[in-house]
Amino acid sequence: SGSNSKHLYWKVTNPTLSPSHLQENSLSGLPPYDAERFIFVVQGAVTLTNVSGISHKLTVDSYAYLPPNVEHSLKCDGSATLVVFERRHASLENQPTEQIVGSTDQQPLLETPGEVFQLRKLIPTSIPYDFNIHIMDFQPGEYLNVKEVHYNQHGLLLLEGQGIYRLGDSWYPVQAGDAIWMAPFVPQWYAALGKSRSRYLLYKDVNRNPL
Ligand code: UGY
Ligand code: MN
Repeated sequence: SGSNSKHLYWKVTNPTLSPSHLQENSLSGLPPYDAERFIFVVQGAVTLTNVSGISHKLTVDSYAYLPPNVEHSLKCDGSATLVVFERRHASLENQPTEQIVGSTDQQPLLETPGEVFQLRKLIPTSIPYDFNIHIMDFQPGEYLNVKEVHYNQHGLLLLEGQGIYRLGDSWYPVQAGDAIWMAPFVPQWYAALGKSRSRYLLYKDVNRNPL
């Protein structure tokens, strides 16, 4: 077998649903035209450099939002694992979005009326932004009080802990590393189990008419 073929059991260490790993000295390409990009560092570190030559080193728990058609590079010195969301930006006239760099622990806790989980949002909630990323924390035994049904879609990555996700009439045991896609109007509910905190990262389309 040639050097390009994958070794036996390769899939076990490179499962379909796991984020891919940036190898040493990797350099990212750019997203497609008009696509905005959000990255979140799960492991390792990357350096984000934009056209003005300004660099940010992003370590675990840091993130960046890049508006569409903004040239930038993401360079990896050691290895890194990133969560990447890209979508065609639904832009509004004269309301551009801006580059954002931050880290979860710098974001304030937000009110969650009727709920017990802790909530942080990583992107501004203002109208120019057409999606947000929520970080939600549950202590063991805590759960969503509302069984939600809404037009918004979700992409979810469980960062810590374990629990049960209910989607419609199906119940899924989930643990850190598991990913979920929730279509519009799928009834959804989570309960945290185990002995440690559950934390998940949640993509949610907002601020645009879904029709
Ligand atoms: O904001 C949300 O829609 C969030 N609470 N949904 C979820 O956790 N499944
Ligand atoms: Mn929801």
